Amino acid sequence: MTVKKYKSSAGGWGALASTTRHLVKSENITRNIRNLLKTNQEHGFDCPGCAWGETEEQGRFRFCENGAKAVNWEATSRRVTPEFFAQYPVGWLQQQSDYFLEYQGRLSHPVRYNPKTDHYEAIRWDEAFALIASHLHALDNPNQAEFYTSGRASNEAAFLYQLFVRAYGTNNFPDCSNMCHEASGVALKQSIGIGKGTVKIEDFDKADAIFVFGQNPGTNHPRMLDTLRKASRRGAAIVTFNTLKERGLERFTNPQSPAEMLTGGATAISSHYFTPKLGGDMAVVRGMVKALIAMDKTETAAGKDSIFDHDFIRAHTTGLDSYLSEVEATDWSLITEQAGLNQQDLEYAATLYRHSQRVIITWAMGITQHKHSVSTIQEITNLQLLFGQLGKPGAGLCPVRGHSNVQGDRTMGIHEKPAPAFTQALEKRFGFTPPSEQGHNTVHAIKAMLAGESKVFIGLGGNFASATPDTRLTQQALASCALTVNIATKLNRTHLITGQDSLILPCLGRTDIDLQENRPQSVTVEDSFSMVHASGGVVESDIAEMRSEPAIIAGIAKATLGNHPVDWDWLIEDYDRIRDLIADVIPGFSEMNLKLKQPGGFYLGNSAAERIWHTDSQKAEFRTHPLPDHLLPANLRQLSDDPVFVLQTVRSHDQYNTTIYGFEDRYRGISGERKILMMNASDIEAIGLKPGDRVDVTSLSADGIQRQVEGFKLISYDIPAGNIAAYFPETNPLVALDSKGDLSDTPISKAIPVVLTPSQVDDERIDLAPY
Ligand SMILES: Nc1nc2c(c(=O)[nH]1)N[C@H]1C(S)=C(S)[C@@H](COP(=O)(O)OP(=O)(O)OC[C@H]3O[C@@H](n4cnc5c(=O)[nH]c(N)nc54)[C@H](O)[C@@H]3O)O[C@H]1N2
Ligand SMILES: Nc1nc2c(c(=O)[nH]1)N[C@H]1C(S)=C(S)[C@@H](COP(=O)(O)OP(=O)(O)OC[C@H]3O[C@@H](n4cnc5c(=O)[nH]c(N)nc54)[C@H](O)[C@@H]3O)O[C@H]1N2
Ligand SMILES: [Mo]
Repeated sequence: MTVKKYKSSAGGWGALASTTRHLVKSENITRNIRNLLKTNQEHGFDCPGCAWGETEEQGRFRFCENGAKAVNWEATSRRVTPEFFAQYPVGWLQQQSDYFLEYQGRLSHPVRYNPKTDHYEAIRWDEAFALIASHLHALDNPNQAEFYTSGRASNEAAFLYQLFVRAYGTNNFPDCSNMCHEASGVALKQSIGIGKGTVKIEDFDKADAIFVFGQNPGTNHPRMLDTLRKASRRGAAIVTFNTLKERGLERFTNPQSPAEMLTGGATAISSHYFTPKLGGDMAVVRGMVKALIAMDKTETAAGKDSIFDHDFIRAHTTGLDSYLSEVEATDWSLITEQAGLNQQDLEYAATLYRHSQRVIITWAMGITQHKHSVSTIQEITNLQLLFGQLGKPGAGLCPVRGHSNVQGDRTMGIHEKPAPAFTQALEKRFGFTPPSEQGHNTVHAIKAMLAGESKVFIGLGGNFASATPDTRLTQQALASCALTVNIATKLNRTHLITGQDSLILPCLGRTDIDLQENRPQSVTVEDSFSMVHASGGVVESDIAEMRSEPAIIAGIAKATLGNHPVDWDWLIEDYDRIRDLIADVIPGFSEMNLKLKQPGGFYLGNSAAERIWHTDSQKAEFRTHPLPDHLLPANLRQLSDDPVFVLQTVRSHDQYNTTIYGFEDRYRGISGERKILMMNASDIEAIGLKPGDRVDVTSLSADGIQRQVEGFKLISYDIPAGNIAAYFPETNPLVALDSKGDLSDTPISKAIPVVLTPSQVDDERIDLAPY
């Protein structure tokens, strides 16, 4: 492996070279280039890369390096056929890396696991559906089944899925959101009455300042960099808070800008870059507000106007006084200790904020995957409320979503705690009474399977065994099921953790043409900005056996429930029919089929952006929380006499969640290996080791279970002392099931307390082994 500082800007020729390399590596160069040109175009498919939105500029190719990788990965001509499964026993496949498994290509036929031979074998679709139905009928009650969703499922697939599952009788909807932006949803719903961001993509053109917390857009939302680049060029302040110096947030060359590419020019992205400690962002914002209160006092004492927007506060909010007293009562010493930044830094950040009329705050996993994520997001919201930054052009809150339709799946009712208004609308439209008791989220689902209470697992996409915490326990949980079913495009580790019965059902992806009754169907998705638009595939599938997600769900539903509560076969003949049902049930979707004809799709509306607050108080709420006593809880610190480090788990540049495209983390300059730990040079020295040495990593948890991963190589890196970083999913075995965010149950994967010991494992190709 190599570690070499990356000196160029993000994007630029590096990105173009990488895109081209990926195009050339797959076997369908011309087809893939043609596909790329159709990504996020009027008559193409929605990019499966991320949930960033589209501007209305015409005639531009809206793709990025990572979109290109995602498209290529899906549009490969390699196939995982019944012959493949006949060749390789599951036991052998389990020993292969994630990279190897997905690289084998697209799943082609439905297959069923045969425990006698340890091979998956072909099964007919009707037999597969009947098998699922017989398992579901055999359960004592519907709450013994778990129905997982990953955020690529279209609105149509998600709506059908939740309709089937609720008609069957449960709210058990573990969802990839539970590991992702759950805390944003919970926090914003309480504070402003809607669990979504309040800005539109156009607002970025009007903002005076954009504060970016805990996210790495250069890798994970490259199209956002283009938006930030434009904002930076017109002089907006871009103020970044990130534990790591991420190259994409420092400098960016737009690979789609001929001028920048030819001149070697680059745009500085962040005007200001702060590196707080892991989990320190609530203290950062608390410090900023404390500084702003002090400024306000000085100004008003001098007879000037208050710097806060008291008109907005009076008309629209509650809870200001208790929040202000909590801030006053928080000592600077605690703030600076947790933030890892000094008082001057925070005062400076406050000044930048204060001198901007219109401020957008964005955030992602660096904020949502902590114990105190909900309170951190509410602290961010409080800051915005003080200045009336909600419901004004160029300003607002922007949780940047991950999976391309994760927000839409929630809107369609993939939720373990459905709102009463939603279930009432379902009841009215379909004439059955949906279950009202709370179902399982991801952590609950794993626990229920472990306890033998849940016996059937169905996954609509995703990679449950690898993306969730506590890998070993999660694998045990899946293995103890009577039936596991995975609806998927590519082979992954979850498919190899078999229950007594297991099925893999191959589905069409975003890029594929979906024919029903010989007519191509389109589906819809919702982006981070509440815009809904259509997506239609462009690649003709060469394998007739693959089915669309809606068709597979309809097949399972019909086998299980017959024609209740709808005629499933009729419904999927024409997806307009599914959309008519969505329009009847879900607010904002009336006349959906008609509205989709508008270029760019339609806007769902956002109550908070209209200053209508669907909270208990009917106002936007200042929510008051104390800072955590310690970022590392005392009961965990005491578990070891060795130095305890705080580990965050991040994505490399060459992966999409658990999909590993390759071994190059370009902007971080790390190449050839994934089992690495990024660590401050002084910390490496302090534990008596040197860069290149390998360590075993053990996490500390209150339940007494030993969780360890072995053979990680130390890399000296620009990261705050005491903090370290590594890639997921290799480190997921370290996250204890009970280590989860307050109020959100999100696994704490950005602050894992760990100790390091020298490792006996020394294998340069270690990353190719399973974990
Ligand atoms: N190419 C590609 N695109 C993707 C994905 C992918 O895997 N690959 N995944 C998609 C999905 S599902 C999601 S949710 C998004 C994820 O997008 P991101 O949230 O950008 O993903 P992470 O890699 O988890 O990066 C977390 C970032 O937050 C920083 N950070 C971590 N902890 C803290 C903290 O406590 N404070 C601060 N201030 N910073 C912190 C890290 O240094 C890192 O830069 O991306 C989506 N897009
Ligand atoms: N430690 C740690 N763990 C994390 C995170 C972290 O930052 N750190 N991030 C979390 C986050 S933000 C998320 S969103 C989750 C992601 O969790 P998941 O969504 O469960 O995982 P993915 O890796 O995105 O799923 C990849 C699989 O999806 C299938 N797939 C791809 N496209 C399609 C499709 O169109 N249809 C169907 N049916 N299947 C498809 C393929 O078989 C592929 O193998 O992981 C979480 N886990
Ligand atoms: Mo995510």
